[in-house]
Amino acid sequence: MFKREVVLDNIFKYPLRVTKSMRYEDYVDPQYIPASSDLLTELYMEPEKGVSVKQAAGAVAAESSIGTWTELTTTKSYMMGLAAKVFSIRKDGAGYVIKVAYPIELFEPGNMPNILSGIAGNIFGMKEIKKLRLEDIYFPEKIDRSFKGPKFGVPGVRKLLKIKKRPLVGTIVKPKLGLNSKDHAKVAYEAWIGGCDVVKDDENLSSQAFNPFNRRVKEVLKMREKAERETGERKAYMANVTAETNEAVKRAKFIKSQGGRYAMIDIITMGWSAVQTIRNANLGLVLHAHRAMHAAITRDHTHGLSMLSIAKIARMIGVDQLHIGTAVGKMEGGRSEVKEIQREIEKQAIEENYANKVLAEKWEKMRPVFAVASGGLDPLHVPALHRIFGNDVIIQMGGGIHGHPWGTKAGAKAARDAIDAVMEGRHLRGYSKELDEAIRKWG
Ligand code: RUB
Ligand code: CA
Repeated sequence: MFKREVVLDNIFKYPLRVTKSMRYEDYVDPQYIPASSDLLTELYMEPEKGVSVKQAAGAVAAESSIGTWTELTTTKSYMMGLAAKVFSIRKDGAGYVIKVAYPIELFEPGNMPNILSGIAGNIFGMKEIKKLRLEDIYFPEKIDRSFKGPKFGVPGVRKLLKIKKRPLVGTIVKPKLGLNSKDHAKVAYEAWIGGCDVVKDDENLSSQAFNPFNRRVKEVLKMREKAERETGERKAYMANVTAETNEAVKRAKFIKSQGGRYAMIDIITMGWSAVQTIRNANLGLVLHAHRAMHAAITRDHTHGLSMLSIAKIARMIGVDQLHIGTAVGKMEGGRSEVKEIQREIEKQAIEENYANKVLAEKWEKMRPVFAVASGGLDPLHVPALHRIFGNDVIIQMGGGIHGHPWGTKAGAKAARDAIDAVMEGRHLRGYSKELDEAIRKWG
């Protein structure tokens, strides 16, 4: 599957000789052809002033496997096969793109915190390195099989909501914080009968005194029943269970006990271990993943982790729906980046993309995650969103629905009409009076 690639031949003088006195440079091996069982990473890197690219790249492989800054007396010959190897270095802008291969034995299968402490741990803080960004991770089959992946994914969600083809449309109850439980439920109801399929809490609503979790879930699910009766459609409420892990699981179980179908989690603020706990609890709920705080890690394109690698980790653990950006809305994230992330979470096989620093990947039997486009959207964005994402996307509008001059129900109708219009190949203008009013406001 992997061909040998050496882009900067001139910097490689000798192949990797594994010895007890390995220096950082010794972890660079252009002759190495990764085994299909290796875990691979692709990173953007800028060495610190005065440090050679080989030394800096070797430091990444050493520190994340069996090496450290000095020669050790405890190194044994039997561990030499466990050295990570830099097998490709190419120039990229002000820095380099390097690829590292890790023998699979370095990792405990099914343990995402462990894997990340290795491939995305100390290496970000090393003095040899000025900038480092984990662009992508290739997970070998054995690692794939050690994680559950999505329980529902795109096909499961479509089946649950009985929506065969079109994009799903949803809303975030707004204002983000402040509504009491009864009013929260009322806003949800209006959104559903207007045409929304899914209604969600915002990322920073959990169980505040003005809107406690259990009361909110009861009220909203009551209104969901009513909306389903009145519209004849399946509706979903994505209640935000984000909290300390045990508490979050308790809240998710409460949702289930009340007839709910979904739990929403803030995957970054909760942490990967918590996401694994919730997924592994097998609660029978669709998991909607919000990525609040990701930009602290992903936004600098020369340092941190890419959103693509975060999305892959989320798929591996097994969320069913994931916010990936909009390309057109209020949040950062360009079109090609967002498309690449969607491909990565919705397809089974990914081809290497040199320009976007994306590795090849095979997802084996892992289900596709539903891409969620959310943040700064209104009905007028729908044609562009459909061109970018196609049908397998959940389009969420908060302000773009509750900011409609005639209120939430009309706003939801305008949003749904925009989707129906696009699916029918018709123009938005003139499709419905609610949509025309939205065009007057946001056009
Ligand atoms: C949506 C909103 C969400 C964003 C977060 O509200 O604020 O939290 O989805 O962004 P509105 P992302 O529709 O009024 O902008 O999805 O990029 O993580
Ligand atoms: Ca894989």
